[in-house]
Amino acid sequence: MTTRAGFVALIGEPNAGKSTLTNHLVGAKVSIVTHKVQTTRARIRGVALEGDAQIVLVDTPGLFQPKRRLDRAMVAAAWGGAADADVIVLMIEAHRGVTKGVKEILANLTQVAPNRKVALAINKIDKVPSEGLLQITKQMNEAFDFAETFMISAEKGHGVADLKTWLADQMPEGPWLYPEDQIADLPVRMIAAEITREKLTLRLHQELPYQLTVETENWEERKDGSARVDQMIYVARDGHKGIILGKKGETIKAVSQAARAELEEFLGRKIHLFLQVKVRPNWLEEKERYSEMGLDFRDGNS
Ligand SMILES: Nc1nc2c(ncn2[C@@H]2O[C@H](COP(=O)(O)OP(=O)(O)O)[C@@H](O)[C@H]2O)c(=O)[nH]1
Ligand SMILES: [Mg+2]
Repeated sequence: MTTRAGFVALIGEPNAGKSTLTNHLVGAKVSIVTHKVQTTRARIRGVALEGDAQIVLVDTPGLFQPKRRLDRAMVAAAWGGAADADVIVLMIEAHRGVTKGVKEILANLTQVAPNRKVALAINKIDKVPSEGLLQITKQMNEAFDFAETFMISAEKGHGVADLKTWLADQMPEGPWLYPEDQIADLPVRMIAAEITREKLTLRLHQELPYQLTVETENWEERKDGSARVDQMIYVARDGHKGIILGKKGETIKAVSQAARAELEEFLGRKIHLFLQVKVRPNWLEEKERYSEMGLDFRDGNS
């Protein structure tokens, strides 16, 4: 049997649904999803199988006008993912149409990844009547030479199977890049930190999620098959610490329970999760924090 394998980069504005699609194609949750923008910080690789093809999905941070160091490092990671991929899928939101942000991405695309096959995925079609979709399709295809256009709902699954079949056909011939049972290429310590960050993001408001980062500091295997996991939540301000702890520590307790439950499900074993909060006013300028996130600190230079 000839096998195929390759990389597919998912790019688009924040909130387009890139992580939702990654998870749907993989068939398991490998990338965190929230309703807030800029949830995904690094390039997350999910592995999907379709017939004889292995499709390595590179879920990237959103593309937007970067202002701060973390923003710049995230946008650089996203474009880096696109430049390295065999195929690029640009995701846009059906109900938002061809936004200014989408136009800017199109302008960059030719430059960053010339001669690369790019497909368009118009996502969240569950939110709009179908007539509007033709207009967006036309407008987008006039602006860029897409290899194919797909109308999908990453959340509900509409159109995802067709997209997957097409992606599998585009993969170059070659041996698989990961063992058959591997679904993500991210160290488990980082997956654990991402899960906690998702639970925090879902509970907190406004800017706070941006201002925090989670690191797995210690992972201790126990004889009974369980593991003790110690994580540090870094925040930039004193006041933030109190918000994360919550009244009588109830916020962090709820976050810890939710994160532990998901981690246990993901790993299929018992986890003892211990969270701590530390104030580090300058963490957004610390090189080490970026490498823990899988980002390149230097990319954040303006
Ligand atoms: N209605 C609808 N919502 C979606 C769809 N796909 C994603 N979403 C939602 O859009 C938000 C952002 O999704 P996410 O995958 O994190 O976007 P990303 O920033 O591009 O990775 C989340 O609240 C998702 O549940 C879809 O097909 N339909
Ligand atoms: Mg995402």
